[in-house]
Amino acid sequence: MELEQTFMNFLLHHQERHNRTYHFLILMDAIISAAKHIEHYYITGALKGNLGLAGKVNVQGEDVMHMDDIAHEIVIHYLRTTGRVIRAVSEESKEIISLNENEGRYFMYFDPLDGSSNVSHGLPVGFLFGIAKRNLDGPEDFHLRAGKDYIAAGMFVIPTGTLTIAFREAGTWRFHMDETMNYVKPVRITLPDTPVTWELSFNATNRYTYRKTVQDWVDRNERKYSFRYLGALAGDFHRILTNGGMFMYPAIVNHTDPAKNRPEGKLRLMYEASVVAFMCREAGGDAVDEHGTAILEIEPKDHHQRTALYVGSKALVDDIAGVLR
Ligand code: FDP
Repeated sequence: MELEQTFMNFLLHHQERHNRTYHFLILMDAIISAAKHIEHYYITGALKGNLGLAGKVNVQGEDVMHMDDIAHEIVIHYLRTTGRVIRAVSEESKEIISLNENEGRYFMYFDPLDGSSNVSHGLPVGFLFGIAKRNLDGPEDFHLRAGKDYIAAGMFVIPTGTLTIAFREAGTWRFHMDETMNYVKPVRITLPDTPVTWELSFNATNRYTYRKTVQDWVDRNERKYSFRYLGALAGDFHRILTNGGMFMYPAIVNHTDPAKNRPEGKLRLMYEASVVAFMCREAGGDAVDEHGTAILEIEPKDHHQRTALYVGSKALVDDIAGVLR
């Protein structure tokens, strides 16, 4: 029988090696409990009628809560129990959620169920999270942090039983859920250098809505790589991290219906773009916005701020950054 190292054991050694406290373990334990809970709800969701629209009645005759709201409630519950979180920013809450302003140590940014078009099919969605720490030595700079200030960022691809997490200057790691529902077997992820396996991932329907230089870049490059698109950032980025290539969600500026343009991009900076950019950097890749600016350098002005995103293998991101700047 082969027994694997658990995530918590891996993290314990990581903290000790870097002379760090155990507070972060308590936070990660809560995040993992939340992810398992969401995973359970999601797997049984179709059966119980929880994947439908909010406001409906399920097979037991109960009011259905939208799966997004259930996932949000689960995460907030577990974060609150740690006593370690100052404030949380969630995709599912307009307001910032204050948890433990005085004694908390971390800021948490999360999207508890990203990839909404997959929900009614029970297909993969993501629980994405980024974590920043209270400034313990100097003036407090609060929750609006650039991705470069995160201490960790990660994602669960639900319901596949995978956790991928990056620690600042300590790499990107993938874990799989075992039969006892523990995340085990750390494997360090680095983006492959050779382009043989590289993929491009973007919503192809939108290609003629991109600005001309981006459309031309797509024309020049699309035949060189395989194309894959699931429609859930966590799942699409999971493939890019392993196979290399680039995921992109460019700004929409040439829509036939101008009301549907999204010049700022679609994805959210703090709990989508910065999270994948952080994992990508720790795996040897990079990420930029529509101006070719590094995603991790963007100082957010609003906690729900949007951005365009180009993330993946450094050579490809550098190449497209050349036409964006
Ligand atoms: P969704 O709107 O379906 O929740 O940020 C949200 C996100 O999904 C990402 O997960 C995904 O990559 C992208 O948007 C999909 O958008 P399109 O449906 O426009 O392709």
